[in-house]
Amino acid sequence: MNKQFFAMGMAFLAAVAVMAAERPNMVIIMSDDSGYSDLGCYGGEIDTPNLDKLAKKGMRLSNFYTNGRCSPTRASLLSGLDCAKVGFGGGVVGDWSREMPYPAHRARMPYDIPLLPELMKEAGYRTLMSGKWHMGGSTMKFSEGSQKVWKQYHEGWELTQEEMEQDYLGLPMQRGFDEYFGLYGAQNSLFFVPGQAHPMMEGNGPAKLKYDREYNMHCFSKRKDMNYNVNHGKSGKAFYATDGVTDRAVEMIEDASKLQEPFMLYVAYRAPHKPLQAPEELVQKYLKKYGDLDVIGPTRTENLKKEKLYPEDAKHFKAWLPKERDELQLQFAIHAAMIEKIDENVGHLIQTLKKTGELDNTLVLYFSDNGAAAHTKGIQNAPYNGVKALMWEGGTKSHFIAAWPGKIKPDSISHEQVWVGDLMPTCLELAGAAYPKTFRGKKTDGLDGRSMLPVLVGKKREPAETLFFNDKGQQTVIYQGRWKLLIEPGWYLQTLDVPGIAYELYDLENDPSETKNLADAKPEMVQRLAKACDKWIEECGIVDYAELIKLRPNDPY
Ligand SMILES: [Ca+2]
Repeated sequence: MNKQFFAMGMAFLAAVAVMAAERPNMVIIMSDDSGYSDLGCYGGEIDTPNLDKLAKKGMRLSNFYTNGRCSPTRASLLSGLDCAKVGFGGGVVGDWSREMPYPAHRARMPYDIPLLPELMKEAGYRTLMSGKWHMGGSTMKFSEGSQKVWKQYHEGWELTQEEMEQDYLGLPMQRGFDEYFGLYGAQNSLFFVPGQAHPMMEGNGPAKLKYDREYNMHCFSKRKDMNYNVNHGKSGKAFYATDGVTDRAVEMIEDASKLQEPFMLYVAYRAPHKPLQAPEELVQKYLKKYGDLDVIGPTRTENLKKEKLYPEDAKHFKAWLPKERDELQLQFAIHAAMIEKIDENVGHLIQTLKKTGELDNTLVLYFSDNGAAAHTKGIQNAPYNGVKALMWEGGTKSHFIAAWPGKIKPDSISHEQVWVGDLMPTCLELAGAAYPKTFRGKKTDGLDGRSMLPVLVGKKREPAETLFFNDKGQQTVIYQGRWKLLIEPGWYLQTLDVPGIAYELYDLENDPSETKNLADAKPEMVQRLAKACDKWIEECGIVDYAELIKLRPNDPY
């Protein structure tokens, strides 16, 4: 080898080594259906000392947006794209797979669109996940029983080998994760006792659970068709998913810390999503705390103002509470207990990072996949209106904490608008990885998300030109600067012709809680934004719910 080339080669290798040493680990922690103001550091009365500490060491965002529902948020998090472009346009409409003919609603990540773990793995990262996947996919090809069940639910539809193969390719291990532990689906108990059937998976097969802790189990569900309450009132050795998912994530960190390469860990808790389940002691603690439900929303709002996360002079939304409070008080208490358990486990994760010497070189992100759900009446989303699956701010906004020692300014706040799809380009930038022009033989279209690195280091970022969401092919929302237009917001299921279209236009700068609809006062702006929405809907191939349900007219839910 020529000497000069050798020297260049060595310099290149040295540069790569330095880069590899400097590239941070990334730990993305996401809860499920936690409200905007649930955390102590976001004005909440729930005890979250570990998350509050994380916030003190890092940055809080006041304007972080999800896609308002479990799967659509996860789709954008892992693809950096509008969720409809990867098959998650709108939430669950009855059975996922019945929208199979429509790619925007297929509810399974296309195999020829790159996902975050795939690109991070290619960039030399160890890729780890513990928790709820909820991105479609199945191991149906290995199970005649599952195929039989599928056929029962899809009478007259053909189940092809190709379909089952694609389903298998839709699972986390086939989409770039080196290790996976958790739940493929969404709805399930959190408590499991020895001998009881459970859905937890390790890689592509059933997981062997550790029932190594004692619990007094409190389970609350009104669903008569499920066995969610089977462990209610029981005491003894059990598996509790929030603890179990963390235990496995702790092992993953410990193993990864022994390796040369950096790691990306994605922890997705399935709490405080329904069914509500938590240790009895914590439920009792919050039942005592929630003697007066009327003070929760206003107190959280006042606290947010003190924390400078909400403007002092802005109006806020006041959620409606029913007269009958007993059941609501219990639901609030379990919700809070589930969040305190998450906080305790975030503490374990941080301790593990510290113990393994990784903390100083790790970016930790914490947020919820959407706002608190309808059973909370939206109190937990104070001061915002709306709940999960609705496109008002309470449904789509989440608290967001980012910590990275020496890089992110301690105890800082940013009011920049950041969207969940911005996380993938951020991770790629930190990993020194580019988004590919082609993937598995198909040309890619480029990312919709934009790196939030400038925001994290305290710089201004150009606002996104527009930001769209759509749910079930009907409720649509567009953000443009300070303006937000909602089209058909609310619990509409338009199965029939509905006269007229409902518009709501808000100036979020002056009215962050959407208290004054300006649609009638600004018809030209409404038309302009609505036209942009139509164009986007067409580009994404979003299909109206009224069309979707024609696929199975006997099951209109
Ligand atoms: Ca959720």
